[in-house]
Amino acid sequence: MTQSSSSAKTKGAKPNEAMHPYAARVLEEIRSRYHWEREFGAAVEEVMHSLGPVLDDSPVYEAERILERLTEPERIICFQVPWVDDQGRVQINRAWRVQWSSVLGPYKGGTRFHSSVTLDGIKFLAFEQTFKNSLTSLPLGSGKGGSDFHPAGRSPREVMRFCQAFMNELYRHIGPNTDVPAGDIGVGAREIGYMFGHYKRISNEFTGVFTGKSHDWGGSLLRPEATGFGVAYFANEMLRARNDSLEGKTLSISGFGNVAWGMVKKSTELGAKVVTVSGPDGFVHDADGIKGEKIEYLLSMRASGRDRVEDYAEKFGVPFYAGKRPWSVPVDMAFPCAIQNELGLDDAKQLIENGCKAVVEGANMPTAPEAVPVLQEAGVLYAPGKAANAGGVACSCLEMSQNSGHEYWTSEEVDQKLKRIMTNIHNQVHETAERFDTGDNYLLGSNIAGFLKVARGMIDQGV
Ligand code: NDP
Ligand code: 2IT
Repeated sequence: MTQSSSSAKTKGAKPNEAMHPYAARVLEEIRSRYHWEREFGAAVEEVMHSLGPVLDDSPVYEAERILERLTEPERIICFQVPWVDDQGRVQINRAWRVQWSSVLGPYKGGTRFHSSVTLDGIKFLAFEQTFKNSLTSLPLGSGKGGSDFHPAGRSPREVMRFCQAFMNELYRHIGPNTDVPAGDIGVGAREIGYMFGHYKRISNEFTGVFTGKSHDWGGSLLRPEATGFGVAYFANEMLRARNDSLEGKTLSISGFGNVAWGMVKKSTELGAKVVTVSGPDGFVHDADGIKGEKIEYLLSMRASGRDRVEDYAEKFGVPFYAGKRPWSVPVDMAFPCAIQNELGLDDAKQLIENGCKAVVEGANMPTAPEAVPVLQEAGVLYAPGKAANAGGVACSCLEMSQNSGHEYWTSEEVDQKLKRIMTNIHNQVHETAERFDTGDNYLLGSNIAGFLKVARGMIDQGV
């Protein structure tokens, strides 16, 4: 596609400028049809804001009703999960698998177990996954699943019984060439093990139906680290494009889970200093930097299932701020790595005031929609999760390749491929942003680059 005069007209548009009329109409339909789904609505709105230049360029997308088709999932599976707790009581949870798009490959995306999970949240995550998976340039469709089951405080046997009950329904909807779930909040190697084991028992088939498996029985080396490593690689590429690097930078991060741990580990290796972690109870400020044994302590804190980071402050004798978020600490760059909407408008203003130069998302949509344009207009580089945290799903695809080829790769091989994929995603996003706007608009670059592959595929594959 060549850049037409109309796209040149939209070039440099402010993030909150008027939306293309076709995108605005589709957004309006979504908002009214699903008016109670606030997270899904916000995710669609953010993408619709970015697509003006390509819709100007190519009326075919409107003629083929691509936006209407892209904003509805291909299928939603909704089911109850009855199970028995340690006291012999019957418990019931609600669960979903949203199979959003199979245009680029089998449905692919994580599984979240958290009390806050609703269909709205899973739809927003599956929609976002569509653009993320497209950006990896790997053969991955998109999906997301989860349940309002909260693993914290549950015994290992209860977690196992829940995972098995969850699979009793889900197994019939997934498969290595159909839909390949993975982990997300509340779902790590232990839960994947229980789910995979039960799938195998029911289906009588040992197959690469999940990613994030233990390396002993089919998992890829480096998958646990991949999301956080990928975030660090992406941030380093952003800085490299501006003749800078992570070396010597001070960073704040939120969360203390899988993504936060990998991010701390790699960015420290690359010469940065991470000074915060956070949990639902508050945040820790470790001015000396989280390094060495402190990084591995994050893992045991997470595994304890205690839902708190105050333990870190007590163990290492550093300040803990109860009920607060880490965004008040002056840093060069901020990395939200916990959950959606955890960095609000006031946090963004505080970061700007403190001279923060970039916000790079490890979590999915952790920056509230109203905070994003404020950051961008203040000249803070903003990298959306769909680009910056794509290393997790990209490594999942490397796991699928190893499974289907019946082989294992070394961590060096996986790391090299991961680095290459993250560099490619960065360059694709940066170049697309430069073509349609200023090179700093990574949100626009991610949405357009992610959209184009899926939209072209939809046209190629017919109605
Ligand atoms: P984990 O369950 O390992 O960690 C999640 C972290 O967020 C925990 O520290 C958790 O604490 C904390 N948290 C949960 N709810 C809240 C809350 N309301 N306020 C503050 N902190 C909270 O999950 P991941 O690290 O895997 O996921 C983190 C983010 O990264 C999510 O947005 C996820 O979608 C995204 N992501 C994950 C990928 C992966 O491969 N795992 C890939 C790409 C993105 P606690 O459990 O104690 O509540
Ligand atoms: O949000 C995400 O990209 C994930 N939770 C990882 C998905 C995957 O299939 O590895």
